[in-house]
Amino acid sequence: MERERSFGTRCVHAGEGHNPFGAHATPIYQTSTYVFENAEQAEASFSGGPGYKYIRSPPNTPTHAAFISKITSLEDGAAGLAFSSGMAAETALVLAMLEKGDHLISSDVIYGGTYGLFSKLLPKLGVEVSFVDTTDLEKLSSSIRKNTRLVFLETPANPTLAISDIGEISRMAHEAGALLAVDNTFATPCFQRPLQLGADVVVESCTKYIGGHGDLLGGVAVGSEKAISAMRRMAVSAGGTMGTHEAWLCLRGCKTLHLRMERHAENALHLALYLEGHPAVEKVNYPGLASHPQHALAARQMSGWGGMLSFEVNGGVQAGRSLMNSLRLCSLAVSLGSVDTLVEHPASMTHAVMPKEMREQMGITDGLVRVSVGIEDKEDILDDFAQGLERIS
Ligand code: LCS
Repeated sequence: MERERSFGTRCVHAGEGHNPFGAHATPIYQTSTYVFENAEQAEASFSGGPGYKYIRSPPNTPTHAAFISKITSLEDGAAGLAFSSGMAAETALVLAMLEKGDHLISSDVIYGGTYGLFSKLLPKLGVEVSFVDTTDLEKLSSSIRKNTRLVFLETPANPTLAISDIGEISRMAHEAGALLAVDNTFATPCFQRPLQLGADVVVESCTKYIGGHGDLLGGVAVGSEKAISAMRRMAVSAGGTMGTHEAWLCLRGCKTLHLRMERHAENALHLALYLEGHPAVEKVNYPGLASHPQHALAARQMSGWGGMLSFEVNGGVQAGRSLMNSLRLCSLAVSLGSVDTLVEHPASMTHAVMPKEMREQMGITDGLVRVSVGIEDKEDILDDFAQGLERIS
């Protein structure tokens, strides 16, 4: 049997080739509809047959098909769908998998937009939602109800980098007759393959590391043929299809994903160790530090620590603000996973939608600063934090 190609080779090659006119790069098929040869062919296509029909209907365009094929290979899935944003992928997931009377369990530490979707939209549709500390398997077990249909994990979690046990939780979810979905935005398939660990669906914001350059909005869902089939109809109806140019940019982004992720992780570990040893820093959250509460679990289920960290400086919110205002190389901005280093304040920016009491309980304190560590030379990133911390010490 032929050996499956390694991850880096799949980043470069999977899903590509067989282009018209011998084109080396996959072309951007800038078309919204397709011309049929005759009425019979059109009918066959619209009654579930193969072929391209209309840009909103998967497989959308050959550019989308190449990207979906590549990301499906990288996530070790069987099928995938491309969306206009990570939120569009999550919206299609919950609308497809849940109905009135069902119960969703979600990690309590999640991106603020996801919290907004689950806490505001789903109850309107008659879906019960519980936000649970999914790092605690006993708490999770006692939260499962008869009507639990979906467990949603974000691991590593935004912004505290909490890690949940995907393998163990997939067993618990399946035993209860529920599906497991994992948001793999922070780790990317380079460092974590939730489907291999037992998850049914992976969702991911491509706006982050997949695109990789802070210049696009996109999302994907990858899973078994059965799980993705269940979402396909909803993806068409909800209409949040990825744009063709974005699909092409994501296809290109994937080609260097393995290289970028290694450098993001190398720089992040370097910065985390520096911050942990700095007298002006109270606490650092990074899965690669021995002090991280789920360090051993992260070492088991991830093949790299990733490029995200968060930390608290002595002096709380005021000191954190002064630090962010004094950085010169690193930019103050939301989003993450870009080649450049971005710093933000979760309590007033990405997670402002969460009630303060809930935030505090989960460790998203007013003094917490989140860093998406870029791929610059690490000495320059360190120098910038050193001069910033000096000003507030
Ligand atoms: N999942 C995670 C873990 C995220 O961090 C985000 C966005 C999303 C899903 C949604 O993806 P989008 O629709 O934006 O493509 N996170 C952001 C953040 O931390 N800052 O700005 C956006």
